Amino acid sequence: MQQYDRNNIFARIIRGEIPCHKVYEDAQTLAFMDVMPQARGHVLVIPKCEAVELTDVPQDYLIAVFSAAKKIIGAQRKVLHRDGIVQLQLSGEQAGQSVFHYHIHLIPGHIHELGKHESVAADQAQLAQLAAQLRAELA
Ligand code: DGP
Repeated sequence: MQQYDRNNIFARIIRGEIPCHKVYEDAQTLAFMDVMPQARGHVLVIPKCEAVELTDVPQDYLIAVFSAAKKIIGAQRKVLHRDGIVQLQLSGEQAGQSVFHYHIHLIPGHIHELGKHESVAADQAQLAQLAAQLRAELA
């Protein structure tokens, strides 16, 4: 398996070195808009710990990530008016993982309707607007 790289893009987002369209944050997790969404409202949830993939994540952080995901899914359903939310996680390069900091994808829509993984960059203004709507719903 991949070694954890402290300079991976999500570690840098956690440290505030790179901007993101934040949706939710608590002591153990951060959630933000995916810049290459597979559907409108695609959110990533990450733990604030050094973990490449699922098997590296300590139990308390896993609970925190899934607790955050539950809240965000509720907000996505209201903002995007979609009941179906695909929850996706790629473990390892051979599965297609490209950012080696554990993250769960929360993607509104049907599995057969999703766009290609990591293919089209979204409009930043639209991402900012969606993040604001989701934050408002979570407040
Ligand atoms: P995965 O293949 O599961 O490791 O997915 C990585 C996801 O991260 C992919 O959907 C695109 C997204 N992504 C890549 N770089 C950035 C970034 O700098 N910011 C944000 N918000 N998302 C990113």
